[in-house]
Amino acid sequence: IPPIPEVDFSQFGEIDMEKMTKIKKVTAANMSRSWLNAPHVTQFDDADITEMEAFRKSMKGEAEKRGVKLTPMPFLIKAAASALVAEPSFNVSLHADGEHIVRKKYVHIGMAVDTPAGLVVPVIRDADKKGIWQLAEECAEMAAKARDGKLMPRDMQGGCFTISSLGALGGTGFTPIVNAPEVAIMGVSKAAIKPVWNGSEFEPRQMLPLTVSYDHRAINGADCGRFFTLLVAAIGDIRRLLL
Ligand code: CAO
Repeated sequence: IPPIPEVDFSQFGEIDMEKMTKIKKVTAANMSRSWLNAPHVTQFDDADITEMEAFRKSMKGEAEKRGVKLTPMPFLIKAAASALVAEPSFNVSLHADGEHIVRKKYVHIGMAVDTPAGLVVPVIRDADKKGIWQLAEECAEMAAKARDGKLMPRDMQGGCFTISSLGALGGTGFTPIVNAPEVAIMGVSKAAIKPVWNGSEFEPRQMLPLTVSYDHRAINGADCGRFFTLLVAAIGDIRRLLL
């Protein structure tokens, strides 16, 4: 690949030089590696989170008693884990030998966390086997460790699928880069009330814009269609997470 030429920016105006943190350098290398190796496709959908949000808000008092902040994230992790179990074509990695697909029997979900030192992705283990309270506690614990620079290498290893949420910040959608050797990642944008046709009239519903990017070497569009439909259905009706 032709390198981007070195430019002396000081000829155009005042500049500052800042040393990149180790995390920023590792992220830059990982992003380039994923972007260049994995042919990406991104699919878009909106999940109706009206009921999920009503439930989440109704649990606020209980969450406070438990000392946990209940955000949408643990619900999204649980829904992604259940979709990975139901659609195992997503829970794979390509073997480096180019001859095999590695099918995983475990469901570990990575959560992108923005920190002053850069982007890190701690992993919540066995998310399919954990309840919402436990996932909420682990999310908060991992995010705090990430921001305090206390994550150990093992905390960031072994992910099957990553969730990158910019929902608290804004935006209507983005196309995340797969966190290889994982083969898929979900991008979460800011929920908004939208008019949704219910068959006879428009109803105000709280809609969450989601994207799933996947490595088209490992996953086909039809696999993603099935996986994403399951995921959106589970978020739309969290009772499905009991099934
Ligand atoms: N739509 C609307 N509001 C949302 C939302 C969404 N999709 N997701 C979260 N929110 C709300 C939360 O409910 C919370 O509101 P209240 O304080 O009123 O309850 C508020 O936004 C803040 O949430 P949070 O950020 O504290 O918690 P979280 O569980 O949603 O996210 C974490 C945790 C660690 C993912 C997040 O803090 C973070 O670091 N996000 C950035 C990730 C990132 O950089 N991704 C890009 C990677 S690629 O460059």
